[in-house]
Amino acid sequence: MVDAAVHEKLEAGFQKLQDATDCKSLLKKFLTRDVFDKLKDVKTSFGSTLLDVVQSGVENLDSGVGVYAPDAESYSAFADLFDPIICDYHTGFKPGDKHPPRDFGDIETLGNLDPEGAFIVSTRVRCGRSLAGYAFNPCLTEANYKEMEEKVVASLSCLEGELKGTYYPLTGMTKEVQQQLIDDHFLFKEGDRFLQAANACRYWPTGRGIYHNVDKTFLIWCNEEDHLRIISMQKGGDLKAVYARLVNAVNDIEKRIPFSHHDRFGFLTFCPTNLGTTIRASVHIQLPKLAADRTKLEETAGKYNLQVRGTAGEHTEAEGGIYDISNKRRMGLTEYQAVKEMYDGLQELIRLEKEAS
Ligand code: ADP
Ligand code: CIR
Repeated sequence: MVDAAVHEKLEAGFQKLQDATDCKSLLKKFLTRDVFDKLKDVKTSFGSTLLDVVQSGVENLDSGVGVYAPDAESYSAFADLFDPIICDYHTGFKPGDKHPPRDFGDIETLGNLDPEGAFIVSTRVRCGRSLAGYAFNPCLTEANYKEMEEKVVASLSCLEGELKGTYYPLTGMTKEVQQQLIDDHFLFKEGDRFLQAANACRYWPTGRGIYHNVDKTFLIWCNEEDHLRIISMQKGGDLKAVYARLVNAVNDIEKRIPFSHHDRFGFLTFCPTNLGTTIRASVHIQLPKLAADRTKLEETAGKYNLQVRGTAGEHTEAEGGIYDISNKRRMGLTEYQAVKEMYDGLQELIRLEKEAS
């Protein structure tokens, strides 16, 4: 049974979304009265309700998406809401469609997007992974966080070669070191209001931390939005080198840690935008001509299924004309196709920028 207090909050939230005429979130778009009535009494075996799914988007009316899955079961239990959101975000992944098996493809077919170093500041490819047997953030206990961190640290201590590194827990890290890592684009930010409203930051900073090699070209985030974010990055536009490092790392880590994978959704993540391959391949790039008008840049990027973010990540502004441009879709295509989509689209954007000069 969903209790009366939750019902009341749900009704108020639904009304708030109705009243917010300038709210453009996918939550508002797809939470119709019919869907709401169908889902308002649903509860997963973890005790998660529709309120856990929608509360971030209700509190943050400027959300692009507005929903999170408190546990893996929620994707099925609240499918009437998640399915259309997933279909819209991942452009056409319909109910009944199945995410393809993992395929990193032929890395040799990729290259350097900007050999002359004229446009691209840095390149990054990340993926997310959830530890099998654990729910997502809102359902985790403090003991879960500690146990997960211990397991992750023990597994990562076996990595070798350029993946060899050190784990730095957030607990005990000085504010200066933390801020420097954030400013240098290596570490997740603190106090993300979208995650906070989703109940994803409880017991912070317990169980949270970052692993990285000496050069900070290979990094792993522990227990931020997802259990793990595996990241490869370096200065310049050599996407092939960055992706090759990520693939090598993921192949290695998967032998050591069992991850949650779903027959239909692929790799499972807290946010539906990250399901499937979970891959976001991005560049930090300066395109002064195309970016003279951000809306137009977004329109042009959109034609190639690319997404534009600010320099410090999602929901931030561009600093010094530097934009973060990445593949938008992560589901319904293979890892290779997601990266290739970004590679091809960026080549086009650079061509258009040169043409406009
Ligand atoms: P995520 O990539 O996990 O979806 P964000 O959009 O919040 O999350 O970005 C996380 C961090 O990664 C931010 O500090 C952002 O500036 C940094 N980042 C993303 N792409 C690049 C890139 N190509 N080069 C350098 N830093 C990047
Ligand atoms: C939003 O709806 O805007 C936020 N909840 C973020 C959505 C997607 N971003 C992400 O997963 N990093």
